[in-house]
Amino acid sequence: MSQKPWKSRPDIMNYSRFINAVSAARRVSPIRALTELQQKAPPTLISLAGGMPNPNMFPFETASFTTKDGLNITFGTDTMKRALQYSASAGIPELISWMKDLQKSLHHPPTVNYDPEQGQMDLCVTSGSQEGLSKVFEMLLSPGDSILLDTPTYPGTLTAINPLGCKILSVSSDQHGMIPQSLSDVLSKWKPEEAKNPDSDIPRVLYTIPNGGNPTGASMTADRKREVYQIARKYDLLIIEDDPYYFLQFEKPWAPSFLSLDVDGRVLRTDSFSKILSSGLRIGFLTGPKPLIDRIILHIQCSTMHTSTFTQLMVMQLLQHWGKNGFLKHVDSVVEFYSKQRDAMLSSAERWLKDEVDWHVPSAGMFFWMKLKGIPDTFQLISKKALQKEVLFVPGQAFMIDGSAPCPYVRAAFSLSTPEQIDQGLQRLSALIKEAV
Ligand code: 09M
Repeated sequence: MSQKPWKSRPDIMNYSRFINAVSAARRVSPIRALTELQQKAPPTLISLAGGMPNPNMFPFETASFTTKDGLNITFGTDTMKRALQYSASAGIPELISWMKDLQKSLHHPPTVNYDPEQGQMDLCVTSGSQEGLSKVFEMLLSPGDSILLDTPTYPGTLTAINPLGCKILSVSSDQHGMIPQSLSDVLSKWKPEEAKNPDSDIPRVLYTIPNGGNPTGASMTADRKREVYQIARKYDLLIIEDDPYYFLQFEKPWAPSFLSLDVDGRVLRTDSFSKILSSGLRIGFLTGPKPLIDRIILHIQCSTMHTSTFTQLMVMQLLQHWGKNGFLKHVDSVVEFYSKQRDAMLSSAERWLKDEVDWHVPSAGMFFWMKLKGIPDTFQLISKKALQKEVLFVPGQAFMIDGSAPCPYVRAAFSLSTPEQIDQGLQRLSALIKEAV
């Protein structure tokens, strides 16, 4: 619950309602503030203020990378010094600006021209979308609060939320993701007006993975997103749109995002370069209303300080070479690969698992969510027998709120194996199921 008294501001988001006491208490670190001042100062400034190390003492001199499309990216001595040095907590300015332009051109967020304090779109760089997500949960949730999410869901979300001591309210989903009627049903316990009462236990936060859901592979239709957004308006919910598979949508046009529908400034969106540029470089982005992004940046200041300057510059130079069109062309080639992988898994599933397994064909992402018929719980089967048969899946219970309840599903990823390995793997699963039932 927010520490600040509720102020009625009709039609304008009251962000203090969403920020918990810990986040509200965050202040700018005086050292970081000086550092950022220094970065904007003219070169004639003599600063004896900054506690930054002297980059001349760093052992690395230059670096050079070649890309698969034949580009040469070089860090000369000056860039290398910058790459090895501390940088701004929000991210390096040119990457922030490039990504803001990309978000504008892909999502046309209605909030772009809002007053900064009234929810103007802002963006910061995070070390993967996971950092953004965990910091968002830590900003919004307090013990006793409730969070709405559609299950099954990404275990990295559950493990970030669980220790915060809040209640997870499960919304039903199907092959098109979160079901708006189920969301309305869960919320029907409260009256929308209770959102104005700071003492009410009405939920304030909704989390969902809108495309290529992990583990379900489900993607929300535009109509469902509009319905969910309207419910969020009615109950004054913030929507956390965790969309690392946005760029892995197999069919165009890509679905409109929650960010693109966000007339109020109630969407916090996490994007990731993990599936399209590199997962190990740890580059993600958090986009949302400035008052909330500001809180997250304060948290970054006192935790990771910033995402690696080196990896940000490396990615930035690539994006500068490519431009937006080159970037989207690369995304197309990644999509082409994963959609062929999806087709390979589909045809092998049809070959080996037709009678034993139910699934929906994913239109985005990296996963099939398979229900093994006649097997009430896949945990034993996968953790013991599957290994003996030299095949591995994630047992469905890893994605459930109650991880101890039996679950007949497994998650099968088609990202990393060859079509031949996928075929063999599903053949082994078929044999496993036949032995078990
Ligand atoms: N499995 C993810 N998902 C995963 C996974 C992973 C090692 C990661 C959703 O790289 P980031 O921080 O941008 O991605 C985090 C993230 C956020 N949201 C829905 C995700 O699926 C990454 C890493 C080993 C296994 C992993 O299985 O599903």
